[in-house]
Amino acid sequence: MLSKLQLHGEVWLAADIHLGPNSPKTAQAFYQFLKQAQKEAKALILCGDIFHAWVGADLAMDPPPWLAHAIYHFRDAAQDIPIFFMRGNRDFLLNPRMAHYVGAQMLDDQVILQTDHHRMLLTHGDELCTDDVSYQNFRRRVRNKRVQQLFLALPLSWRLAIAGGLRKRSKNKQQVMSAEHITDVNEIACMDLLRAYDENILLHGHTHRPALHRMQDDEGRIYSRIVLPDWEFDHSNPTRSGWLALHADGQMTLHRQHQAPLKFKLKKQHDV
Ligand SMILES: [Mn+2]
Repeated sequence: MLSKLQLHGEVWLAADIHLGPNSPKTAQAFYQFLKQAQKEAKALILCGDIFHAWVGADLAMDPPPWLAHAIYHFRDAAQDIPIFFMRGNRDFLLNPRMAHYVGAQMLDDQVILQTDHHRMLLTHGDELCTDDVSYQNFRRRVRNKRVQQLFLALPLSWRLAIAGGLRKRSKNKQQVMSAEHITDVNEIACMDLLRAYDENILLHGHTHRPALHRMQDDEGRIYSRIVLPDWEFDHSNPTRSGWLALHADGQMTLHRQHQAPLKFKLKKQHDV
């Protein structure tokens, strides 16, 4: 069974902000969005890769300036609306203690979101990129509890160096994090996941390919897949950002920068 997050009123969701020392403009844009969410939404869910890398909660105890800003803005927004964190492939070491420290709540890696008019399965999405076999092997290793304990026992400076090295290596291989360098999710894996929990709407980030997809399985059942955009204002032209708003009347709006908002309504669970 997946845990269920029950919320009322307008809910906003975003992902892949990749906050870190090298993206001050992205951070600035995101903090403006946080302010807007604070005023207009009843809750905010961040579906992973909130941070470009996360090496352990002790970094927050004596935070570098970029992280001090992030902590300040999260705490400020969390005074007005509940904020939920989900782990991504870059910040998979985020823990409930860190979330609590900034006023947020940590979610499981896969969660059922239930609002007044919406029900969907939320995940960061990297586990669904099953065509990337080497990444899935890497993921299994770093998601191993023992491996994580060993890593977290290292001095902070070592952990930062290791994370920097990993990033550089993936950068050499992938250049920047544009969508064409990230393996897309496998649609069969998406439908298998939805079927396993008897759901029909999936929401994920990770792939940097914001869209609304319709999927159909062998038995003719219809599923929907909503993909959140990433945030990038420092290393990309045009810039990228956006979020999904779940309105209290059952409609949804997918906001993508430089594009008209995509407003739609999906049929409720089991009435397809
Ligand atoms: Mn990701």
